[in-house]
Amino acid sequence: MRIRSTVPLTMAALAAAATFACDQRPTPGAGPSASVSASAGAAPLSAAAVAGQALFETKCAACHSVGEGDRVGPDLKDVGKRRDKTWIGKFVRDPVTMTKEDPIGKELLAKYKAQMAPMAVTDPELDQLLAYIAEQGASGAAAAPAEPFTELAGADFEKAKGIYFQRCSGCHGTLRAGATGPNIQPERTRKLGTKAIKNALVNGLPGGMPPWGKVGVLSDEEIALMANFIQMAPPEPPGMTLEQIKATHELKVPVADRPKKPVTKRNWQNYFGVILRDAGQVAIFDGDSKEKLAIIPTGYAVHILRASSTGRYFYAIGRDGKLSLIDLWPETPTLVAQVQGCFDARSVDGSKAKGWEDKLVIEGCYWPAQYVVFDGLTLEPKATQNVLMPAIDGEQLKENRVAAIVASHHDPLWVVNLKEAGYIVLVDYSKPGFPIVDKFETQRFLHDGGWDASKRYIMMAANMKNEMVVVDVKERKFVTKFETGIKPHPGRGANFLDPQYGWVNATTHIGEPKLVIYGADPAKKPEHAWKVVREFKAGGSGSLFVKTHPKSRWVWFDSPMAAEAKDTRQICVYDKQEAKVHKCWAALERGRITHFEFDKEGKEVWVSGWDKKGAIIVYDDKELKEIKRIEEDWLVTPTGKFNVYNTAHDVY
Ligand code: DHE
Repeated sequence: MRIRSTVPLTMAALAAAATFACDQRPTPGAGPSASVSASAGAAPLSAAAVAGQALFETKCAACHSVGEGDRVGPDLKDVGKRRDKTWIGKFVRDPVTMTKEDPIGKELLAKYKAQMAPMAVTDPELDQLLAYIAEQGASGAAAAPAEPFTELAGADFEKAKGIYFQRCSGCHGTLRAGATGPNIQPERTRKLGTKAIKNALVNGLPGGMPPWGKVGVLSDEEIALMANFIQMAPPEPPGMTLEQIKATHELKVPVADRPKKPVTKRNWQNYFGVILRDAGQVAIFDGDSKEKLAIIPTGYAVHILRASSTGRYFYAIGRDGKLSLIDLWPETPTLVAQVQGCFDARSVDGSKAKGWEDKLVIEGCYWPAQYVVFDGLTLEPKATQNVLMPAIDGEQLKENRVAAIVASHHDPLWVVNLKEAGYIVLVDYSKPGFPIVDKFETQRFLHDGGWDASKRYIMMAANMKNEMVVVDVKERKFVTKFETGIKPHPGRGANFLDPQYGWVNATTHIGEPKLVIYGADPAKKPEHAWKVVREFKAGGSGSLFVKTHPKSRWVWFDSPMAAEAKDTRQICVYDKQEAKVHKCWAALERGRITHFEFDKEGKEVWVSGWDKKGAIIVYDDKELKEIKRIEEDWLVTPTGKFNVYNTAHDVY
């Protein structure tokens, strides 16, 4: 007996970036009872259709069915009769242009209200897909009974909750209302059905959802747990008061016991802090000699480091909300204080205005909805500020995460992104209680970004809205927002002088392989400011970071979350002078390439090989030649790297 369809044909984008990424329509009638089409006894599929079925299941089934009705996108039954193959090929490979320029494409976008992400398919693969759709559609195969979901309890529930926190909540939100990834609350996930959810968890989705099963991060058993867990109501974690935060504070080395001047003779301003994500550690390297100087236990899944204003200290923020202070002046870099300000966090920065150097630190929480301010030398907690508020469109929120935080170099201000609400706010740390003193309505789902070259304008990605937003921090006003592509993700961005457009900034995208350069020179080139001036289809989708240095000819960019394994391992460089993508190359045989950091002089670039047995690859920037590859057993999942000088001075 031939099984015609062993995996679901329904799924409305469980993922960080589903093929159709957001605002998905509910599936009429779809649900546990209508998710699988299997037809014992139906005519056997041709060889081409069998191959097409495998492709359909990994690339399309999350959003489309054949003959079972519309899902996130249209039912594809008879698509080969409605449209010709050339049109279909164009649409699946470049849906962004097609939904902008082609009349049918425009209609589809208007009807389904969700942008499809580009899909890399060859001509023979397209033939196979169409063969499968045609044969499956013609068979009129009956829907197979769905796999019902099971309410988890006890250890299973706790395990699933832990996995959700580690792997899913960052994109989908603690309460699963969606942000970088779509809403996956039970009202939606139960309509998708267990098998469809499993399919997305195993295979990922083209726009950025990682293939957790395929890459071995989640076992079959864990995938089964998660497929059930996300059909249950999300558990709501508790809040965290200032008193509770104070109870976690640990001053390991009092200020009086720390060196008064650098003890180390090394060039500490060229140290690199390297995150060893899954080990919960930070490795400190001497950027000159490339020696490892210390491995500091910083807590679970450190997300970023920031250097204090003088560069003497690193602040490390863990996904568990633990904040660590590392002193770089002793002979061996030393952990001097720790505290936990939240249950879930991604951002931290110090006070950088004149007179405030190294005095204060702010931690931004994903949960609970608050920011916390600490003493910069001891991490003694000083105040918390609740940021729960209605969104800019009036929606009442239960979750409002603090995303990127960037310290002003001119004023005693922190620029703080409130993700779900869509406000960029200014926190004045010279005022008692560290209040929000300005609030700009920008765009919902703010994520990451950084300064322009003059450090007057802040440019942040609202990645689920496909936009960058700009605030003038000097004049304290919202400037504009503009579309760049599917899910811009600049990291801190890349500032450089373009031969034609003056100062510009760059971003890549999670949802499509696209490098975008936009004007950022309102003083000298106002006509181009905050407009896309160049764009390149380059690299892979699933790109997270761009980076440059004032002395570099290149802008470096990665694509670690690409659906295709080969794309996750490549590095691309854009040539600022020639205004073109110079080249892309594979830098690893396993794992993923992510994140770039220059040394203090802007001559070398450090790149992470993100893997259980990871690597740091150091390139000579001028020649684009590898000069050192550090591969050690203790180099577990290296992700972000932060050069002391560049991070303290916001050089990017
Ligand atoms: Fe990050 C920056 C949130 C996934 C590595 N990440 C940031 C910032 C935020 C954020 C808000 C900006 C901090 C700032 O500037 O103050 N990141 C999130 C997520 O919510 C998301 C999408 C999912 C999650 O669960 O965390 C996510 N990030 C990742 C990764 O998968 C990466 C590659 C590895 C990891 O640790 O999980 C990753 N994020 C980084 C790095 C930076 C970062 C290296 C700092 C970039 C820089 O150059 O400053």
